[in-house]
Amino acid sequence: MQRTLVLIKPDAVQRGLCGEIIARIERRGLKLAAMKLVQVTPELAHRHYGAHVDKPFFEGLVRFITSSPLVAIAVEGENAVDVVRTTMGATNPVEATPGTVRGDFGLTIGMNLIHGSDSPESAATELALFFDDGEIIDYERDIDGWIIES
Ligand code: DAT
Ligand code: MG
Repeated sequence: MQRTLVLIKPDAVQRGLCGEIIARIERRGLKLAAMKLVQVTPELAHRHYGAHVDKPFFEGLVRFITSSPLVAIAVEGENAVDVVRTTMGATNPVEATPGTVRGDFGLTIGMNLIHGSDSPESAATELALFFDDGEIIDYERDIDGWIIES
């Protein structure tokens, strides 16, 4: 079982797409383990996107991610990291397959609606930036016997 960090980015919150995006995650069979609205500070943005600090788009990325609240979600499930990534679609919405979040709602790379951790290791680091241990809740869902083969 894996956990991954999903961010419903400021553009998606402003456009009223939170419910649509959360519904897609839930329908895939993934479980919500924590969720909150966050106004990201420049400091948190720098920590979260530290790997991109030398990229030409870094400044714009920080400005965007701090421009308005986002929804942070701890998502849990079998292969949660990869399943969230395929549900998101390619980074650039121009290349994202229709049926993915970015392929259905995105148009430009700078406003691509959703973040998902790219590995179990980065998921652990990123989850710790957005959630305290006590905020991620371990609970059972009766439906899981019909989603996950035992
Ligand atoms: P992803 O969000 O698919 O994991 P990433 O980690 O490579 O993609 O980049 C983080 C974010 O930075 C991405 O969601 C949007 C922005 N970004 C990436 N490449 C960009 C580019 N060439 N121009 C502008 N923004 C870019
Ligand atoms: Mg990434």
